[in-house]
Amino acid sequence: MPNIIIDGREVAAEQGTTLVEAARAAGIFVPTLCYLKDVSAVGSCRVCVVEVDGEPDLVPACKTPVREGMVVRTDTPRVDAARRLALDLVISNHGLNSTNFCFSCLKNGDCELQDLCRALGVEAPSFPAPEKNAPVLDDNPFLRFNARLCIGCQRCVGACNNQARNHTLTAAKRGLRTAIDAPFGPDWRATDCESCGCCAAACPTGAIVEKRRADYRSWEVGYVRTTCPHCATGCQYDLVVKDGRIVDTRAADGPSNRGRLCVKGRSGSFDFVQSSDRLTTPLVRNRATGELEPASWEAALDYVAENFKRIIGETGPDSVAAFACSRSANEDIYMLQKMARAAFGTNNVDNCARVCHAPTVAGLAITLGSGAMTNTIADITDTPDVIMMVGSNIEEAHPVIGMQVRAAVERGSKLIVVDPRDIRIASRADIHLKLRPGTNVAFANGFARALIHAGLADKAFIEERTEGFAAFAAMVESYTSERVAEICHIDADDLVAAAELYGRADRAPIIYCLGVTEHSTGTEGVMSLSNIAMCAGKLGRPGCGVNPIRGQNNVQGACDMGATPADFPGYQKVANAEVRAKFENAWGVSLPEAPGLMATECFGAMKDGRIRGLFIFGEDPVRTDADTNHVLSALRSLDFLVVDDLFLTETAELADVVLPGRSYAEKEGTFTNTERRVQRIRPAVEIEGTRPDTWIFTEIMNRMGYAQPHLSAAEIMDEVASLTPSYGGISHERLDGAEVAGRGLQWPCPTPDAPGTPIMHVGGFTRGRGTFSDAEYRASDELPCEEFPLVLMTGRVLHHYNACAMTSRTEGLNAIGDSSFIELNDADAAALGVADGDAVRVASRRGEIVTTARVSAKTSPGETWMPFHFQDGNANWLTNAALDDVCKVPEYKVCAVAVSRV
Ligand SMILES: Nc1nc2c(c(=O)[nH]1)N[C@H]1C(S)=C(S)[C@@H](COP(=O)(O)OP(=O)(O)OC[C@H]3O[C@@H](n4cnc5c(=O)[nH]c(N)nc54)[C@H](O)[C@@H]3O)O[C@H]1N2
Ligand SMILES: Nc1nc2c(c(=O)[nH]1)N[C@H]1C(S)=C(S)[C@@H](COP(=O)(O)OP(=O)(O)OC[C@H]3O[C@@H](n4cnc5c(=O)[nH]c(N)nc54)[C@H](O)[C@@H]3O)O[C@H]1N2
Ligand code: SF4
Ligand code: SF4
Ligand code: SF4
Ligand SMILES: [Mo]
Repeated sequence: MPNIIIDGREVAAEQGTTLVEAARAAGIFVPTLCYLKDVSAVGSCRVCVVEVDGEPDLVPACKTPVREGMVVRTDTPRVDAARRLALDLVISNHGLNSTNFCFSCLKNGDCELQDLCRALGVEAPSFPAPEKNAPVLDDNPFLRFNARLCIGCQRCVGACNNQARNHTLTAAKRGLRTAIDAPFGPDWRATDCESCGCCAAACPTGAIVEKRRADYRSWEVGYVRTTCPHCATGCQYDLVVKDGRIVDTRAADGPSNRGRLCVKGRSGSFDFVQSSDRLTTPLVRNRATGELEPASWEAALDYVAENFKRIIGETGPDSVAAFACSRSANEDIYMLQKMARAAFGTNNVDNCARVCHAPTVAGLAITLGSGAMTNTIADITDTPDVIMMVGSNIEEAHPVIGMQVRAAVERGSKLIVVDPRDIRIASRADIHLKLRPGTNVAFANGFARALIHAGLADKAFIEERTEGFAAFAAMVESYTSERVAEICHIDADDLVAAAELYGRADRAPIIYCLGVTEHSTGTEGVMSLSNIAMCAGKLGRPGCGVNPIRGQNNVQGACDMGATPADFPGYQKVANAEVRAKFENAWGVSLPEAPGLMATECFGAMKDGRIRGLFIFGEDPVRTDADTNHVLSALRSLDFLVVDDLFLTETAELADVVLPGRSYAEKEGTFTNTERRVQRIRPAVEIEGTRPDTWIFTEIMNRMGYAQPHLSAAEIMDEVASLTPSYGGISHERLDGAEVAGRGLQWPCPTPDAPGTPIMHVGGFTRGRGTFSDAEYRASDELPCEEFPLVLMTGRVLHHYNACAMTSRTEGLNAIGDSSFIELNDADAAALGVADGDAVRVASRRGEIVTTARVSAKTSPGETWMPFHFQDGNANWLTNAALDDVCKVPEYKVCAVAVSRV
């Protein structure tokens, strides 16, 4: 800590910091304009100049590092005059005239230039304004750039380069001036811009703004800190609220996003809340007309309880089931599974992890003892030596983690990408293994063999902390690089090189996602990755681990809260008598012992009459489950279907009763993100006619004869904590308090004074010794044949989310793209006579759809890919409901199709 003197005060400054940071840390005002901490420091505006003893000229505080013994003055007349002159030059160049007028600027009142002029007493420009006549670029649906207002500070460039790490917004010298090239003009679609808005958030003036700003002025709004409702990155932001409506978002410095947001969080996270399509009254199907008709809450809830009681009376509690909403809060999900278990009397309760990361929960529980991400987002992206990403399209599915992965690579981390497609990040990879879909286990076994043969197995770690290595090593012996190259369609040398790169690195996290799990061999795929990490001794320490990136905002929480057929909250087994007794005691009711049916098994059970009543809380299986015809016929076989959702989804259209629930922006609660971090959501608005989901479940429980008092979300979390060791120390009070300070708490957090656990399995695995799996490679359930010669994979694009119930309510996201397509390899397209943009028919054994061809080399010959978001040509008419043996995830990532020109 160098000691320096600022304005006569002794200040202990941190080594490596700049004068501006040292002054600010000491509470001394130094104005800045072009400087933005961690984002940009070009040192061009000179409003931060200070005097330093021994330096003849004033120095910019933002660019000057502290040195022991420095004597600094921030408030001399010379400093003041220089700052005022600098600011005068800036505003003279700000393009103010009769058409660019502060009053009409969207940033009026929230402009750093205005604030600084006031602080320094600069009232009007005194230099002649240079002529500026560049057109306003406003073709991007969310962002616009007015070059006339641009002061050349380059904070936007810093934001695009250092936060978004996208490098699409650049600065160039035009004569004496810095000109900004913003990608928001007529060709915006052709640019790589992700519309994340980080640049607009960084711009101190109205030059780059979010168009949303037209709806409010900063003095008219309030802010509500919350968690993004889309992916499990768990980004923190404020909802900006004006007159009972959300008008915008503002990024916060959350632990996982660190000031960033992606386009969905920034611009697609609130239109749906106040969309005119929201359900605002219960609907009950009129048995005579067959129509859904508005009903009172009393009538609808009575009808729900009556029918569930009737069905349970006729065929028993296990003839009903409930699906929980992983988009909703922990507190809601806890109450839903309590309703299923305590009021319905069944363990038939599940959540969308079943069609997603269930293999992670099962696979990692088998090998490590806990089915969750081992490390934290910051830990695996700050200083890794090598990142290995398997089946994770992180830039589109978890964009804010993607930005941090890009940052790691730019800082020098090596990158291995294992993905059948040329996803964008693959172009930055040192090694891209473009493997054939469905061959992860062969790849991983070959990778492990290569590690062992290169002498890179960590013998001490294996000896001390694991079991089953000998059998595993014997099993992988047949996975020679040549054999694996043939199975996976990759280069044998690349496989060995990847294993050596990973094995030699000290800090090397494995990041994986659905490209691994959504297979009939998903659980084996997950275990085979955990084999690699154990073999290399890369678990239980910083910068390593096996890191499944969970999908839905609160799917980690949905599993934690026990919305799964074999587990109570906290993965406590329903089959364990002691555990059951604890819950029976707490809930005052006897509980079923046998694990329930998994959601994907329920569809078959509906068809054969074993499941007759279903309560769906916030899921749209008609759009999202595999093999739509199968799902439709199952749901139509039901005696009674209830859907609690925000919208009349395709699934809700089939229901007997539809209940209007509340979104994340209308309720208290918590989400648990992918790194096990429990963070708060808070109500910002009220939508008339809706009810909190916990209220709905409580009403139904009482009507079914289980006495459940109405509890607040905070009280529900207290109940969770009292019954769930890993959440034992988590409460709303603590999350809202100064100690946690908005950083959330990562489970395991067993006691109210426990700090939470950023890195798991330090010193020992949850299950004691880690165990190697000896799963062999098995082919996918459905392989290409003469009739269906192409492999179809399915997945996601950046700007829409799952069934689009929420994202499709934001016009700007639809403008980026709102219809389905199929990625075809050039060679296949040529053979089929299909050109880019042509309409094509895609058929599988289960159905057919019409969509648009996108022809490129992104997929390999013989392989195709489709998003599943869109109603037109939804991929799930085609997908295969073949299930993984262990956890029954459907094989969304591989089925056989035929493509033809329409
Ligand atoms: N924009 C956006 N973000 C989302 C979502 C969304 O709908 N939209 N959904 C959220 C949810 S619920 C989830 S679960 C996550 C999912 O996030 P991801 O799993 O990252 O997304 P996907 O597009 O399903 O698939 C990931 C990758 O798997 C690759 N892949 C396909 N088959 C194989 C294979 O056999 N082996 C390997 N190694 N790779 C394969 C695909 O080419 C693709 O690049 O995203 C979450 N985030
Ligand atoms: N072909 C193919 N299909 C897939 C996948 C794939 O990769 N390929 N991925 C699968 C995966 S990983 C997943 S996770 C599933 C997702 O499948 P779903 O869970 O069915 O998809 P979502 O669109 O997220 O649906 C969430 C629903 O919850 C409602 N909702 C949101 N918040 C709340 C709330 O607070 N309260 C209430 N009551 N309702 C709420 C929304 O309106 C929406 O209708 O899709 C799966 N389907
Ligand atoms: S919106 Fe994001 S990607 Fe596009 S220019 Fe701005 S910072 Fe860069
Ligand atoms: S657009 Fe804004 S942030 Fe970018 S250089 Fe101009 S004034 Fe600075
Ligand atoms: S990365 Fe995920 S959590 Fe973060 S803003 Fe985007 S959608 Fe929301
Ligand atoms: Mo998911």
